[in-house]
Amino acid sequence: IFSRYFFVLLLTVLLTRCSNKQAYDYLFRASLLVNEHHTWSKAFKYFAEILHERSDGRMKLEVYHSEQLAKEIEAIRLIQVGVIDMTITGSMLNNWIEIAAFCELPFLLRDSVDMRNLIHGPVGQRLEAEMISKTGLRPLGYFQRGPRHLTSNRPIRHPDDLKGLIIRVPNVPSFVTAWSALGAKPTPMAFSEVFTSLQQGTVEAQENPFAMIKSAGFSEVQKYINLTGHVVSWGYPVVGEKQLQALPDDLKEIFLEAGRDMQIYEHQLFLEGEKKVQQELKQQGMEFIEVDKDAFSQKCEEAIYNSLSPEMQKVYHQVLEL
Ligand code: CS2
Repeated sequence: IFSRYFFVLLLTVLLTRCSNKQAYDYLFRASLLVNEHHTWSKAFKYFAEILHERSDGRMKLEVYHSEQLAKEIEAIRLIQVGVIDMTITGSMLNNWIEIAAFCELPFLLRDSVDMRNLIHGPVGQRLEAEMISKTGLRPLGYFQRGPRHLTSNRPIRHPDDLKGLIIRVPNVPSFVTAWSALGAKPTPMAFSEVFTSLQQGTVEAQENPFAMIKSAGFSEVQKYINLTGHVVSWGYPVVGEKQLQALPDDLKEIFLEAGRDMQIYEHQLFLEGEKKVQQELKQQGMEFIEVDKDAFSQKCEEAIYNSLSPEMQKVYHQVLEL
């Protein structure tokens, strides 16, 4: 507890010192887990530009990528205490609110149509409302990303091939449940530690969408992309609700509108990149492996369902009916 308090204090002091000469009225800081090459970083850069432009320089946003400011889970806490202001998150919020599990529940959604139905339907609305009221984070829209696939150094075609495989997962309960049920050994870890851990062999595999496999350079340490497509997911660019409410009305409006435009921009970047990125990964020597998807989903579905509270089991059925 002491070290966390000390860390927050130190960061506050450092951040205020770095911004002495103020040419703006409001400064925001965003901590992202992806590096500067990823579409999410590019979208935030665009957001920073339009925010600055449309407010005549009254609002400024500094974007820190690659978790250099904080790991995702810490970034959420730092926003809640007002040290920083923005990040991109989703299922990680499952550590605060149960319903956030639906952002990345393995084998629940089939494609981006299912995804949009969830986001824009009652479950998505409840999710966004609880994000604001229970975690103090306001979503500004949602960012697209492709389905998550498993990367490894031996081909995995069937859950039987997973036996004992040490796989890094984000710090999200449903991932641990799913990969344990599948026979692997899931190890929760922050994203910024994954490359080195793969390189050093402390973990043998990881799972993420194509664009993230590419931007993080995992082709240097992983040979196979096993096309598990086990999670159709998205991310929410968020701002601290308190930070947003502290803005005068005119700036608040500019901020929220810029957020909507950032979403449009990100979706374009995602669509443009999705095919290209697969080609690039192949050129870098990664081999794509077809998997028995049904065998995967059948082996972990029950464990995932049973790990949900009775109330969330109701939401699960609600999602299936969408
Ligand atoms: C990322 C995250 O850490 C990772 O592997 O793909 O975006 C992950 O999806 C998040 O923790 C969700 O909040």
